[in-house]
Amino acid sequence: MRVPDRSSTFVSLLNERILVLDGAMGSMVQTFGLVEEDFRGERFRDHHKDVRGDNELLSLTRPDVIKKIHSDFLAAGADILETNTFGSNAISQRDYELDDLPELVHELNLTSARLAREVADEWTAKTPDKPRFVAGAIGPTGKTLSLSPKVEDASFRDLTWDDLEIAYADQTRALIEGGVDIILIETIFDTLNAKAAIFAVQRVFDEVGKKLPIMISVAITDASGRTLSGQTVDAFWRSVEHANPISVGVNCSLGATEMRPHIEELARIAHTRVSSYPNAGLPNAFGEYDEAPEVTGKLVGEFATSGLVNIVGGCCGTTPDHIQAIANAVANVTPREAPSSEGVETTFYSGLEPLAIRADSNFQMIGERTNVTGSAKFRKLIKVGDMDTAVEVALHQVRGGANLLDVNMDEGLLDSEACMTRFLNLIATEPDIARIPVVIDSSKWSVLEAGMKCVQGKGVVNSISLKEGEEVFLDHARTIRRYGFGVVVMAFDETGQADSVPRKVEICRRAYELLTEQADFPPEDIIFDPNILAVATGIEEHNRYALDFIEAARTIKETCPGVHISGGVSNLSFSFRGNNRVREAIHSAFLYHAIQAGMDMGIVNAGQLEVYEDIPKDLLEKVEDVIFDRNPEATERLVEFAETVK
Ligand code: THG
Repeated sequence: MRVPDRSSTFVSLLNERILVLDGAMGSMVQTFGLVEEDFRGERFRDHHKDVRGDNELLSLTRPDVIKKIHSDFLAAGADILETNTFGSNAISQRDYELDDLPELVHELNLTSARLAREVADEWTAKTPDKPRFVAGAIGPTGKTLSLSPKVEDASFRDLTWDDLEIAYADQTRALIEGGVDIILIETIFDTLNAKAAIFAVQRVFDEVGKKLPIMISVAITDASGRTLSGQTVDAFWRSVEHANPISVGVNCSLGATEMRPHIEELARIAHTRVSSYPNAGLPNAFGEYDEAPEVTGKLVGEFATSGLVNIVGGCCGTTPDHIQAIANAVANVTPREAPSSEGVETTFYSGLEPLAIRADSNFQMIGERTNVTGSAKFRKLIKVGDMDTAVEVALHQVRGGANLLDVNMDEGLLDSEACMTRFLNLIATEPDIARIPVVIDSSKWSVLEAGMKCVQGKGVVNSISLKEGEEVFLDHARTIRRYGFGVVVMAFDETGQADSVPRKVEICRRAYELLTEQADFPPEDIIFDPNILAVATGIEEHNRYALDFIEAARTIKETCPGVHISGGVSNLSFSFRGNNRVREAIHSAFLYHAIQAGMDMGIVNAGQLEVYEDIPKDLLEKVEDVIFDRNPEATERLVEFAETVK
């Protein structure tokens, strides 16, 4: 895809120096003392609702004011102008009840982009050694996808992913048409909103065949150091990293001093540039920001001399004087160098908190009980709509040590898409559960996609396969990546399920090549599931199933560098249904060996795994005879023995 020249210049300049963003639009507008008539202009003179405060409208009604503000910030030394489009989206503009909203939103963005472009180009012509850039500003809207505005219903949302994604795509299209160099997704307080923006922006890039650098900036407005939607800064980064942004940073928030630890954290973990544009301190009793320019300049300057930042600027309350102080403070300071990602093969998932899976990490337990086919109790609760008790099943898995949570609503009589949405929305508001990443489990693509639209973290889709051929497989994989998820790939192809070691290995290898070479999927975000099938069923062909999984796991780990291996462990013991004592022994013994072969994740009944060393020796021997297919009588003997340990 084509990257416009100016955008490339911007990217290469970042290697040379710290670039400076402009300051606050809102507080600058206030200094003009505009009244309702200014906001309305001729065009909206008779509108039935007041529009004072709709700053974005000024691009149409008082373009002179917007251009003056842009020009003042460039005169102060800013390299990058932000378009006056923070709230120029259908969701935010709906509040003003303006007519022909889709057309108006397009016009607002197009006009604002052109205004900024015009001013930036004038200055570039004046100072060719200091080219000026335009970043198309995309704000969070006033609504949130991860939180419920109704105290009585935590699963309620007053906005859908689709509405927001469409609004963001419309905005992006017009910004690009207006000639912006950069897309800036900013003041993020709900990561799910930001993920919808990323999805929309990438969709529009595909549509127009053009790719601009994306800047991503989060707002930390709480002393706890979390986003409004509850994520830590590192969990936030893992949730948006798939956008491959040119920078990630923090803006707005509680001013530079309070922002520092978060900037430091991003500087430590992000393999991309870091940006910081704080408010002019904490708001005073009147909600105004009154930190002096020299103070802000000094604080932001220290971020630079400490090697933390690549892009700096100002947010609420910052004036051209602040920008000048900041620009002076960072001039001639070497920009931060991003830590190299070479040789780093850590997988990150996230809920409200991050989950790192390293080569030497412990086995990751994926809680299995929140599954309508895997738990009679959970199924009944979902069927009668007792969501509150269903949430307790999830909590129980987390308390039992689950590192991730598998959610499955595949049941013929349920509206699986609706159940998935409702349940995920509900657990998103339970901090004890939402802490860990979600695994969305379904054999239906529509259910998987409905699920991804509810999750602010980086979760896992379970699963896709080559069952319907390469095209569908790649299409789904690319979409999953765009939602910022990892993926479980089942060893299944056009001819069916792999039930031998060579078939398992061959299918996974083929999927690996397709994913890494044609879908740009990072190997560490791929989880292969070489099928755990039931053993000791009395059917001879099933005797090698456990052993085949273990052997396949070992080879797949070798031939597909970076991937993880998972499986549904409880499947293995289906023929001992009703005898949990024996089932647990089978699971533990199997895992003991499979983990040594490279299995590093598994769907299990968290809290119900026995310690291998604690399995009574007589039981263990019979179980391992079955797992390793050690003798033809293994099944019969274990069945017999099982009768005695019920
Ligand atoms: N691979 C992948 N995903 C999967 C599976 C897999 N998802 C579903 C399943 N298999 C893994 N989950 C379970 C969950 C529960 C059980 C088995 C697998 C189970 N449940 C008891 C039973 O059926 O006997 C239910 C008992 C009860 O009702 O309480 O065994 O392989 N990628």
